[in-house]
Amino acid sequence: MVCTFALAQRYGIFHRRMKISSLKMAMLILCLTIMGSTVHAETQNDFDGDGRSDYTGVTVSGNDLLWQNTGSTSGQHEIDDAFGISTDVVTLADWFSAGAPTLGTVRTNLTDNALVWRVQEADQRISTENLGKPGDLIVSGADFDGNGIADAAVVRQVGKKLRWSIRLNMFTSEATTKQLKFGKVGDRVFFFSPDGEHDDIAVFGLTSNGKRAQLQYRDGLGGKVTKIRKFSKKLAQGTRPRPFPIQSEDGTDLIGFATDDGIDTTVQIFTVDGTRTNHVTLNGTGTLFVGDYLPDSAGEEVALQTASKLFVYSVDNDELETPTKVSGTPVDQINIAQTMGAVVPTAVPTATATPTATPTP
Ligand SMILES: [Ca+2]
Ligand SMILES: [Ca+2]
Ligand SMILES: [Ca+2]
Repeated sequence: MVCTFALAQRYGIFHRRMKISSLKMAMLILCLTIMGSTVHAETQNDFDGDGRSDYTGVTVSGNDLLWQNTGSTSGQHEIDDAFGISTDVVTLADWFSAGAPTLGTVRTNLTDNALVWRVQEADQRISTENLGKPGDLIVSGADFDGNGIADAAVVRQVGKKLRWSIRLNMFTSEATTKQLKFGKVGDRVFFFSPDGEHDDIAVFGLTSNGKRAQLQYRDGLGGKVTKIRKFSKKLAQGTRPRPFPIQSEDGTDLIGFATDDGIDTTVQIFTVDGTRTNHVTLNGTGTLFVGDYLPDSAGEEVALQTASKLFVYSVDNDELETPTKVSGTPVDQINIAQTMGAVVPTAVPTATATPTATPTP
């Protein structure tokens, strides 16, 4: 796993969304909330609330993390904040309410053997909660109960299994803790929403006999486990790119994989049943992230910022745009990152990334 911003740019790093809402979606949520239902709202990283993702970049300045956000309507910097330190893991998400992204980080506190999740409230006050221990895999940006508010999770190897500790709606008065075992050593951890209503915990790896690739996801944390064995075995071997979710037009997620050969980055998109719908090769390597940046193409796009360019690939139209680069390292609302000094938002390990002796879940 990659541990600095420089490496993040050098290698493929991705991140995606959470659940924010367009004005329409906000209205819908309001209506449905009143009716007592919950909605898995979408449009990640939408600070200005126009229903399109904003470009957000983070840079390291001395020991500080500097955040810059370019509003999708104004095209101007609307956030210019220092929050967090260079060894924090970035966790941008809707921590307090649906459709309102909040700057956040996770800090490793070795003295107390704790991971401290820190978020910046609207009045600039900082709230903190502890979840996990140094060395755990941070899983940020999911919404497992589908209420539009971010849920936090950490994953740890226990024997040959993976143990998930989940804190639903961590920074609200409804915070709830759940623990469960799901997945095995060698699996890649992620989450996605197969039904568009809430995120499911998911693991991707080889079957126990090592013969096939296997996607497993568990509905509603404690619910039914679905196993899909139609993905290419290659994706589950070697450096094992971490799967990432991309929201499609109907609100359900597709599953992406990004790999690079040191020169080009290849993104492959699959349906949940393992059918490949898209693939694109982009010139260069860099930071991969996901959001709904292009209004003309339904659902989310996959973006790659290289040293020279920003590519935004429309899954829906199979088209490529190259808007102005994001200043700093682009971040989105999904972040799965190893702690212990890991700085970056997420990581899609790539063909050129050094495989670690101990596989990262
Ligand atoms: Ca926006
Ligand atoms: Ca939630
Ligand atoms: Ca779009």
